[in-house]
Amino acid sequence: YEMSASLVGSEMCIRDSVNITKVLKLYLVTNRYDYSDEEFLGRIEKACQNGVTLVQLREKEVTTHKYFELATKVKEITDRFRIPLIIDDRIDICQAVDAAGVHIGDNDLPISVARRLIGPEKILGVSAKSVMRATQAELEGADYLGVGAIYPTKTKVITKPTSIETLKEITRTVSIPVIAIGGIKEHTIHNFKNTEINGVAMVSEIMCAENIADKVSDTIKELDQVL
Ligand code: TZP
Ligand code: MG
Repeated sequence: YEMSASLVGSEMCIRDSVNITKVLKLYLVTNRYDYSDEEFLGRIEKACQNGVTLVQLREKEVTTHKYFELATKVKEITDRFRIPLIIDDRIDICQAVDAAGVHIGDNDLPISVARRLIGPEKILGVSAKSVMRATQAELEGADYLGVGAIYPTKTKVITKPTSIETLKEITRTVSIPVIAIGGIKEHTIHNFKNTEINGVAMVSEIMCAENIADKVSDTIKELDQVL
């Protein structure tokens, strides 16, 4: 009994083992577009090989069965590169594949409920488009905030634009790390100087890149100038 108690006590949880301020640097959010599963997974693997620091599997119109299947396959890849995997919206899928955490938005479960369901050891990301929502998210247990869309985006998403001014206001106000998202390209990274963000999230810029290896490594170089 004593031994199992001490084992439990020494077990490191994901939030302890992940340096959340560093791991947000280049955050790949997936989109399947019209790719075959093989092509989709191959692109994620290329991105992982070349320097993305975090991956979010983001699926909107799939069955639970398919979401689980994709999550299982993506996690095989991210595990190999020791990159944490975040699941968009679905706490059940996160738990089913033992992903590192979940990301939720305004239309998902209340933040405090999501935190209660996933427990203290999983990462909770929250979308915030205002200082008020950002403050609330921090209070209710978010580990990081996604702020955007900063630029117009063609990626299918229901979102309002958020200015770089609001982004700055948010980073000034909260103490949890913040990433920017929405229409961000390799050549717009320099616009985030002095915003105090911890990183950027990209969908199309990486998922649709002609050369993912170059795209990711060049974007990391840009981020090194800015963060
Ligand atoms: N949330 C706000 S904007 C966005 C999400 C998921 C999509 C960003 O996609 P892209 O292709 O990087 O503009
Ligand atoms: Mg959502």
